[in-house]
Amino acid sequence: MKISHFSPGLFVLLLTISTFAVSSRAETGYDAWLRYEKIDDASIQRDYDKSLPAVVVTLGRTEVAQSAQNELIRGVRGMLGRTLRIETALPDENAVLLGTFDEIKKAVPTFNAPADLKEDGFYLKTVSVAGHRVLIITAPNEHGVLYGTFTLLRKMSLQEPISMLDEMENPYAPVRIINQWDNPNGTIERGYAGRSIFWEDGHVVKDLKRARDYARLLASLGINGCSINNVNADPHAIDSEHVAELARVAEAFRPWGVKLFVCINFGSPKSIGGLDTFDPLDPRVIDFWNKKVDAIYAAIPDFGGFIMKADSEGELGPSAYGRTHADAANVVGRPLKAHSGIVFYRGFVYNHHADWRNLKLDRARAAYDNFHQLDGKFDDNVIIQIKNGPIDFQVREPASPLFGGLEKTAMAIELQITQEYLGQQRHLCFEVPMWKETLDFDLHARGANTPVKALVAGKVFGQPTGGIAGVANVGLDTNWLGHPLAMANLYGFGRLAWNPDLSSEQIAREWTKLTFGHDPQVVRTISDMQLDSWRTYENYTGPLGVGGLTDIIEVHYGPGIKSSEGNGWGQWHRGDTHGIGMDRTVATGTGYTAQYHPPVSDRYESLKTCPDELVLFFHHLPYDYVLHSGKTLIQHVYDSHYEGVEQVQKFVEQWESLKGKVDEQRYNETLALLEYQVGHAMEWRDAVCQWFFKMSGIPDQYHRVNNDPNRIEAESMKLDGYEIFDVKPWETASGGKAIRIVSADGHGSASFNYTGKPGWFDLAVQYYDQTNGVSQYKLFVAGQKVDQWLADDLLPSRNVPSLPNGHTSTRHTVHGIALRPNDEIRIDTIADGGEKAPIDYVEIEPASH
Ligand code: GCV
Repeated sequence: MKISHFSPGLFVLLLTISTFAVSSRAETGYDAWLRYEKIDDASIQRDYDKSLPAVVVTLGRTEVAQSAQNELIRGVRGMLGRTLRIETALPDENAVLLGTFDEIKKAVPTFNAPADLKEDGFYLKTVSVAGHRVLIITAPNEHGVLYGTFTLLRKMSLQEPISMLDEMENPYAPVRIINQWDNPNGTIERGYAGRSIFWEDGHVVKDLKRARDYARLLASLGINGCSINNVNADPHAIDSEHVAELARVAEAFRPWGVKLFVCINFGSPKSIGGLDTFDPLDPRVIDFWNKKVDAIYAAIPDFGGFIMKADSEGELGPSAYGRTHADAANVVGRPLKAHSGIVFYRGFVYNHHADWRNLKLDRARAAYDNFHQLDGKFDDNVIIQIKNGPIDFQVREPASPLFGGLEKTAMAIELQITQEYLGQQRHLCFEVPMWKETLDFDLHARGANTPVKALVAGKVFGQPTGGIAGVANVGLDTNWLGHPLAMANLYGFGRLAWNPDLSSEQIAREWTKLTFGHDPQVVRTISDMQLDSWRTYENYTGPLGVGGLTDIIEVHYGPGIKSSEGNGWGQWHRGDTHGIGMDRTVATGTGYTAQYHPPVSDRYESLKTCPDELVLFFHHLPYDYVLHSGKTLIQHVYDSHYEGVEQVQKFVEQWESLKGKVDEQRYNETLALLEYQVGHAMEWRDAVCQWFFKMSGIPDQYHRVNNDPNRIEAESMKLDGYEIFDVKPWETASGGKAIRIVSADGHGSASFNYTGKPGWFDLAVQYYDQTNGVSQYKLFVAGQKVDQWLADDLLPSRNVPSLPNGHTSTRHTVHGIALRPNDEIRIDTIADGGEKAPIDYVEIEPASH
C-alpha cells in the first residue's frame, strides 16, 4: 500500500510498537528484577543523559563500596549503553559520589547529612559543588550506600525522574533475613526449583557463583542476612570441617552486605561434641556452645548468628531436660552476643502427637502457650521467629496472637516465599496481598494502632531489634524459583521487609516493569493476574479459613481432605456429615480466641462479627449455616470452587493476550504452567466439591457438582489391558475410580463411542502423571490419530510419591477436533516403570478457539 500522506495515527502506532518492542533475546529469568534493560524511550534516555553524570567517585575502599560502584556501572551500561568513568576524587565536572556520611563530609565539607537516618538507611541528594552537579549517594554505613545505589538504579529501571534528587529512606526494621531450608546432601526441604545452590554431597559446593548472585539479588532489596541450611538441622553443619566451608559462603555473601546465618541442632553438644548431654544448664554444654561460637567467629568474623528449631516436629529441645525455651535460646545466644551475633528461636513449637479425639486440644494455641509465659526471660539478642499464622502457612489464617503476646521479647515474623501450601510454584500465587493482611492487622496489643508490622519491628513495646524473615528456598533452576512469575514473591518479600507500608499494587507493578518491561498492557495484565492469584488459589482450594484441605501428611500439594483428621498433626478441620470447622471459641471450644486482645478476641468469638473468610477457622458450623454474604456455607464452597477455576481459565486468556509482547521463552514457559494450573484447579474443585456433597448430602443449587454431562468416566469405557481401581483418597478421582494397565506387555486401550451432535470440540484427558515412569498416550478419533504425548512431568516439582492421586492428576487437552455421532474415541497407552498409564476420564467440551 502506498502511503501518500503523513498519518498521525500510524505514527503513534509505529512509535508505540518501537517503544514497546519485545527484545528478541530469549530470557531465562536468571537476572530477575535486575535486568537493566536498555531504555528505548528516547525522551527518557535524553533526560537521563542530561541528569546522570559521566563520572563515578567511590570514597569507600571496602568490598561493599566496590559492589555499589560496580553495580552502578553495570546498571547504567545496561540501561543507557554508557560506561561510567571511575575517578578517585571529585573531578572538575558533574559526578556521582558514593560514600558514607563521614567520607562525604570530608570530600564535600558543606554537605549536611540528615539527622534522622538510621542504620542501613540512605540519602540520595543532588548538590552543587564548585558549579558542578553532584549526585550524592550516602548513608551512615556502607550497606546503606549499597542500598541507595540499588534504589537509584531501580528508579531508572522504573523510568522515574532522577534530575534533582532529595530523598531519604530508612528500613522499617533492622532484621531483614532470608532462610533457606537446604540440606547438606543438596536437596531442599519444601524447595520446588531444583537442588541447592549451596550444598552437594554433604559439602558446600565448590562453585559459589550462584550464591554470590543470590546475595546480589537479596542486597538489591535491602536484605542483610541469609541462613543456608534447613531448620531441621544436620548437626554436622557446624562441625569443624564445615565451619571452614561455611567461611567460603560468608566470603561470597560479604561484598553484598549479606551476613551468613546457620541453623543449629540443639542436640549438637551430644551428637558432634562428644558429650553425654545437651542440657542447656550443664556447664559442659555451656562450654561447648562458647567454644563453638568462638571457633565460628574465628573463621567468619562477621557471622550473623544461629536459627534454632527445638522441641518441634521431632527436633531435639530443652524439654528433654525439663528446661525452658529461654534456657535453650540463651545458652547459644550468650556467646553470640559477645560477637554481636543473634539467635532466631522459632516459635513454631507444637505437639505433633496430639490426641485428635480431644476437642479441647488445639495446635493453634501452641506458640502462644509455649512462649507467652516466658516473656522477659530471653536475652536481648534472642529473637523469637513467629510464623504469620498460628498453624503453618495455610492459604488463610488469622495473624498469630503471639505477636501481641510478647512485650519484653524481640520478634520477627516468618513468611514463606516458597509456596509449600500454595501450589508449589506450579500454580500462580502472589503472596504479597496475603502478607499485607497480616502485617497490617491491628492486634490491639496496646490499644488501637498496633499492627503486626509495628509489633515485630519492636516499635510498640520498644524492642531494640526485630523484623522479618522469609523462607525462600530458591534452587538451581535457572530462574531461581521455577515459575517465571514466582519471583514476584521474593521481590515482594524484600520490598515489604524494607517498607511494609508499600501497597500490593505498587509492588506488583514495580516487579512487572522490572521483569517484563514497560508496555502498559503487559504491566496491567501481569499485575492484575498476580493481584488476583492468591484469592483465586484460595477459592479452588480451602474456603472460609478451614485450612488448605490439602494432603497434609506428605507433600502438601494436591487435595487430600481427610488427611488432616485422625492423626496427631493438629491441622484438624473436624469435617463430618454434620458440619465443619474448628470451634476455637472460649464459650464452647478450645479457648484460642482468648489469646487475642479485645476487641479482636470478641470479634472472632462471636459469629455475628467473625468475618466469613475466617469463620471455619474459629467456629464449627453446619453446612446450611448462612454466612454474612447471604449464602449458605455449602453453596459458598461450591460457588467459590467453580469461580476459582474460571479465574484460572481467565489467567490463560490474559496471558495469551501478551503473545508477542513478552519474550518467547518466558511466554511459553508461563503459558504451559497456567494451562497445567487450569487442569489441576479442576482436580481441586472436583475433589473438594465431591467431598462436601457426600458429607453434607446437600446438592449444588446450580447442579454442577457430580453432574458432568460432558464427562466420560474411564471406568465406563471399553477396556483392553486395563483394570478399574479405587483411587485413594477417593475424592481425587472423578467418581472415586480410575483405570490402570494390567496387561503383561504393558499396553492398554480404552475407548468409547461419541453420542452427541456433530461439531468442533476440545477433548480433555484427565490422567495421572507420576514420577516413577513415562507412560505414552495416543488419542484416536474415528481411527485417526489426533495427538500423542508422554506423561513425563514431575509432579509436583519433582518430589511427589508416585501414586495416582490429587498430586499427580493432570490434564491434556486437544483443541479443535471434529466429532460425528458414533465416532470411536480411543486412547492407546504404554505403561512405563511404576506408572501404569492411569486415566480418570475424558471430557468433551465445545471448542474454545
Ligand atoms: C522445615 C512445616 C513444613 C516442614 C517444615 C516446618 C517448619 O511443617 O512442612 O517441612 O520443616 O513447617 O517450619 O519447621
